[in-house]
Amino acid sequence: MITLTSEEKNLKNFINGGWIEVSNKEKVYNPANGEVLAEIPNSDSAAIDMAAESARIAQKEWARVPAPQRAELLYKVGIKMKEQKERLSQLLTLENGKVIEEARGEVQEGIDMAFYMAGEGRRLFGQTTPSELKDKFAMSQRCPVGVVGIITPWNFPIAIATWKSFPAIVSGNAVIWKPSSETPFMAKALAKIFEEAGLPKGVINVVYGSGATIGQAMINHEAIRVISFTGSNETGRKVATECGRQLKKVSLEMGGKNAVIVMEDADIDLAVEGILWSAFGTSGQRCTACSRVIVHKDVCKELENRLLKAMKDLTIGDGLNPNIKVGPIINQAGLDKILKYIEIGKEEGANLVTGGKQLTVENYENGFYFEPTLFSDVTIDMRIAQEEIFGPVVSLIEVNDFDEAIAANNKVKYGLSSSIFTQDVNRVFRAQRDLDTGIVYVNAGTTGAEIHLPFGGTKGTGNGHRDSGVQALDVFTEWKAVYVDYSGKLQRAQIDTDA
Ligand code: UN1
Repeated sequence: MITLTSEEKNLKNFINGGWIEVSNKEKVYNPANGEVLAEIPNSDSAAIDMAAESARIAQKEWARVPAPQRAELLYKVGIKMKEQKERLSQLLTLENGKVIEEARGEVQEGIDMAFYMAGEGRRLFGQTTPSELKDKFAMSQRCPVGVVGIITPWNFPIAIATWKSFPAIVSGNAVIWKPSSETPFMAKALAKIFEEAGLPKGVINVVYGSGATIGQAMINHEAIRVISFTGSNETGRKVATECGRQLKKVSLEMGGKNAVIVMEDADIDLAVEGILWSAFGTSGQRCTACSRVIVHKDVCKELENRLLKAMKDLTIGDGLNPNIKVGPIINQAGLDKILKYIEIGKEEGANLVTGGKQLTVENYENGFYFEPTLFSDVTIDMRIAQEEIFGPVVSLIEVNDFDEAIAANNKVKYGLSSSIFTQDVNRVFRAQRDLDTGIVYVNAGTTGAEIHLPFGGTKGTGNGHRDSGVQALDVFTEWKAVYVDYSGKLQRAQIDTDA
């Protein structure tokens, strides 16, 4: 167990470079033992008005700072994150529950993003292209959008914040950030790092509060021109509808129903390792988590047996204990949702092979633990094979051949991540072509995205945008086409082309 300092516990909004007290507060709990960790602001919409006004003013100056200098600041942020990596990781486990090794991995993901986006400050490439007219120059360039709003979830409270805020900041925007109320420490830590690195006041603002009040106020505020959201499909749809009404650009990442496909020629031990890591790591609370295993009939029973055996070795408990492999679920609502799906699975006729129950861990009786769970005899149309459960629950779906496996993978409303275990190179290339997800893995599980590639997906997972990678810049920039005529005469496009 780690002890929070009084400074770490002191959670305030960060607006215009100042830490602002809010009188209305709510409690934040440690998912490992149910204890209160601190109190966080439950802000009202006036905080967004204040943040938006400071961001609007700050952004004008920030956009004029040369991008390589903006990038240097991000580089400093990366260095500071690196120096503070261990403390950040412990705080992350404390508020989120994920095991410490994974917390370190998540913080590293943020550090990687800082250095990667710092590099973008010397690129931010546009294009030059020939003009159709003589003595005329044509180019396109990226411009900041202005003030952008980011709404981030509790499951990757620092990594996802960096995927969104770093590209926004390097490309000259100011940011208003509503972190999840479950995970306020990462938001405070990152804001503080920005402050220490010397980011001008108002370029990043953190406002704690509910989606209904703060999220809605961000969407409604006319100064905020982009909303980048990661969360549930249900909330994402509402965000998109509201943003659409106000002609506001919106980028959504709304989860997945990700599958590992295991063909009859697969290395079964490797497949079991991949499934174990991507299904039960982070207690299944990743957008990319494997929640379906689509397996060829010839190896289905063997895979089930080996998976079951491997699941017995999963240790469950407080993520700060380095011997623990599966930490708690985020809160009671998360547990209730998982329990609801266990009942649904049973009613639908799936076979509950193991797990399915809330778990009490000795000395952590008030923590939110759930047994790693395996269902077999699942068919693709069952709700447990269609809907996002966000917990350590896996469904085994048997198929007859490769084509059926691909079809089963694609027959869900989500499209984030997928994976195939096979030794056949022809199948590898057909699979990467035909799996209709934004991320495809070969001979690895469904998690493990790296920050310099685009993160996001098709269908119900998103709306065509991507987090991280160079593609994230598209969310936070507008394209400007610039024509410079140096002929000294009027040249009419499409008309004077023979002159
Ligand atoms: C998420 O679950 O929302 O690929 C993010 C992964 C991590 C990021 C997950 N790098 O699983």
